[in-house]
Amino acid sequence: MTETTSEMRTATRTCPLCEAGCGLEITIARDEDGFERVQRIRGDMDDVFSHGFICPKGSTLKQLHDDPDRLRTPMIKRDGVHVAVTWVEAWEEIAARLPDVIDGHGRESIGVFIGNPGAHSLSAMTFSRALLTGLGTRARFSASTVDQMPRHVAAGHVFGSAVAVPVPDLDRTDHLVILGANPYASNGSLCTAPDFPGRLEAIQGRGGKVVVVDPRRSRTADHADEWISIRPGTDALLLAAIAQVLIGDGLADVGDHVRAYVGGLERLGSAFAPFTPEAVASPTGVAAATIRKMAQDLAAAPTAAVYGRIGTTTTEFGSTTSWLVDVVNTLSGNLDRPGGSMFATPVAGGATTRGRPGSGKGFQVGRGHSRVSGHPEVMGEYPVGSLAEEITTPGAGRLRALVTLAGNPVLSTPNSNQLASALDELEFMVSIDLYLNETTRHADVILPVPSQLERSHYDLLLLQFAIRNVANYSEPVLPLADGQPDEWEVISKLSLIAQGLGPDADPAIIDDMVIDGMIENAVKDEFSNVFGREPYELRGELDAMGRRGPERMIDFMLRTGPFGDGFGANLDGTSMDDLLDYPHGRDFGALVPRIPAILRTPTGRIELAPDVFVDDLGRLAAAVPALTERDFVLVGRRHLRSNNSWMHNIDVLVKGRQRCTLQVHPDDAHALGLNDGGVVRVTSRVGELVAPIEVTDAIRPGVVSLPHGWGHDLPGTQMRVAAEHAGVNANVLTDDQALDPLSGTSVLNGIPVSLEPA
Ligand SMILES: Nc1nc2c(c(=O)[nH]1)N[C@H]1C(S)=C(S)[C@@H](COP(=O)(O)OP(=O)(O)OC[C@H]3O[C@@H](n4cnc5c(=O)[nH]c(N)nc54)[C@H](O)[C@@H]3O)O[C@H]1N2
Ligand SMILES: Nc1nc2c(c(=O)[nH]1)N[C@H]1C(S)=C(S)[C@@H](COP(=O)(O)OP(=O)(O)OC[C@H]3O[C@@H](n4cnc5c(=O)[nH]c(N)nc54)[C@H](O)[C@@H]3O)O[C@H]1N2
Ligand code: SF4
Ligand SMILES: [Mo]
Repeated sequence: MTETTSEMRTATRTCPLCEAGCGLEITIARDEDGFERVQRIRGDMDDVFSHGFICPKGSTLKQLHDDPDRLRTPMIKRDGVHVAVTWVEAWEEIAARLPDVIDGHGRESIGVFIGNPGAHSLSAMTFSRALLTGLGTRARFSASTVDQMPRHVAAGHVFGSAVAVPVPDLDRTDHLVILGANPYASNGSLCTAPDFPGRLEAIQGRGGKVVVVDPRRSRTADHADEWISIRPGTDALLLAAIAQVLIGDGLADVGDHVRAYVGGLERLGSAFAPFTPEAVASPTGVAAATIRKMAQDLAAAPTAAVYGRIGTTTTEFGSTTSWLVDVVNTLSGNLDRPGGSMFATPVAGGATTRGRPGSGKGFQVGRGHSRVSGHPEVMGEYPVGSLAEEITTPGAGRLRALVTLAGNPVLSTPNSNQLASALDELEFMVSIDLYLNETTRHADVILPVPSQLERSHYDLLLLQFAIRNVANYSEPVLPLADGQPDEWEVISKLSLIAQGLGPDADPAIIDDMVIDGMIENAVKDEFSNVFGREPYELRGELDAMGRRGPERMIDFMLRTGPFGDGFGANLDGTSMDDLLDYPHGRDFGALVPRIPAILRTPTGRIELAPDVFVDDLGRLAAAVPALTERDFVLVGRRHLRSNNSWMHNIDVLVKGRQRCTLQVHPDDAHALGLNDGGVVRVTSRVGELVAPIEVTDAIRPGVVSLPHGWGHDLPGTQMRVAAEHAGVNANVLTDDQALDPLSGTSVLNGIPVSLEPA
């Protein structure tokens, strides 16, 4: 939405860099040559969700747009060197080579990796399915298996839908327990809440309490009322013991509001019986009395919520830990009530607002198995930790081509040296990306996408995990550069070429197919507000608005969503036209209880004790010796001025003190003869590196921490600023074989390592 004066205008836009989705106010000036340039970016004070909050990254959308290293033309690798080419040449190259791989080795020989910004790009969210369909392969990988997949697996088994993910009701809770998250740095994840820190301080301001469980005294822990230092990888034990106390001491009460829907309660008493606070105190490193107190506080607080994030999911017991978070929230009476752990009602595109409410097909995994290690399929994908072996292991179905979309797996996935050399064995690789970086340097063709300011935005995915029901659509701030297709057009064209339609195929074909498919499904859904309508009529009404691509889809999703106008069925309902009247977003209110309607389990119940997790408690108990006998374990961390692997080419963010350091406790440093500012050799089962040492008492003895996303000193890249602040790649140390078997998610926190002075 734009307001224009003579030579300056102001636009508002949602920041797409992280899950907080802050509203930005962007001032644009026209220079003498008629070019529009961004002058200033600041927080949008009128944004209905972020109220002016912004972090140091938000304003750097300008620097990102202006970055001379950001790719403006496609690149083709010729004789080992990337050269700029025209779009026509790029499409012809792909049309000449991709079909050869398909003809020679079949569609299963093409792998796909979709990275994190794919969840922040409206084009990728609305068109990546079409890419997967067009490629016709089941060899699908994504950042989910280095991130939140365990959370989906728990939601799937317990509530019947992988996206029925409860979030802590931050604005109304009296007591919040945070495990393995540092929202002061990350601004929150799987809990969309701009100004997460401010909301935590507000809990304290109204007399509530914030408890942080983390092996590091993070900034969040520092601000909390209590920091509980835990041994990495043992949160499942801690939560099981809390559940044991709640049940054993008669404190458990799920509450009348959900009682009729909770199934499996009777199994939990015996399942948790072995996990007493006394039994888990030594392995977790948390005193039994502290654990009892945690349980008592959760039971006694008027409202309470437990929230677990990356430090709990990227562990050997990630899925079971996520389940235990739900178990404790339920047993303490806090599931689905204000101030507790609640579900969003997404305004657009929510899977839990479609179809029959209250029951469904439920959640399934293992509808296929990976070729080499036999990992079960989860949500249509395989563990990214197994990507390298799928490329290097000979035999039928071996991956011979790879498409990456918005991902940098060479820095972000485990045993990355192994993956980097595997990529060189591919016959063909295409990357859709903004940069020539550690991953895309392996690509035969790189297809650039518009800058973040040149495209529209709607947080289709992340608003499904928001702490308020909000809708916010942003128009592009700047027009597309000459000749640059929108990201959805790039994705669609690649899909069409993979289907054999050649380099001139029109992306509009996919666009029309996708919208027609959406309409078709909606009119057949007896619970939809357009049930029984004529598809061509709806299509006609949509097209009359003159929108295409993601805009037309969002319009449809808004109109058929829970607050939608239903194409006339609900005159007050929302639509794209309606949202355009709300440049600062439209607030649909605080979260409301959604049980039973949100449930999609076959029984129509909350499956609080599914076999998968109850059985996994046996594996957990058996792992205790291995979890405790380690010398040193490596965990990660994030910094406010960094964003995974790809914002390191922005000078204002990386300048100053080196942030890629190995944090070591003073006692450990002393014992090993390590000095602050020196360097240390870190070795794991799969690799080694030399990192700068930061001695700090903000970390638990026996634990060391290195952030991920660094290591920008590889040849063949084009990120000049990042190369000057290269840092080291933590994922040289993480182990591709170490994963949570229930979700295929890699262990990135709690990797056994040894240290020696270097
Ligand atoms: N050791 C360790 N490893 C980790 C983690 C950890 O905590 N510890 N965290 C993991 C987590 S949670 C995640 S999500 C992953 C992230 O890892 P990835 O999913 O690989 O994502 P990024 O590192 O953010 O790299 C994003 C890539 O997308 C490009 N890009 C940016 N915006 C766009 C866009 O709009 N469109 C397109 N097409 N490309 C774009 C960037 O140039 C870059 O190449 O890392 C994981 N790796
Ligand atoms: N500034 C910034 N913001 C980001 C990102 C970024 O790279 N930079 N990345 C974005 C992405 S993709 C994601 S997924 C989110 C992640 O958001 P968060 O989940 O908040 O991630 P972190 O900030 O890494 O915090 C994880 C914490 O877990 C702790 N930890 C490690 N191991 C364990 C353990 O075994 N148990 C417990 N209890 N704690 C443990 C670490 O010490 C760390 O403090 O952040 C997003 N936001
Ligand atoms: S916290 Fe920062 S990076 Fe995240 S959305 Fe807000 S301004 Fe953007
Ligand atoms: Mo992530």
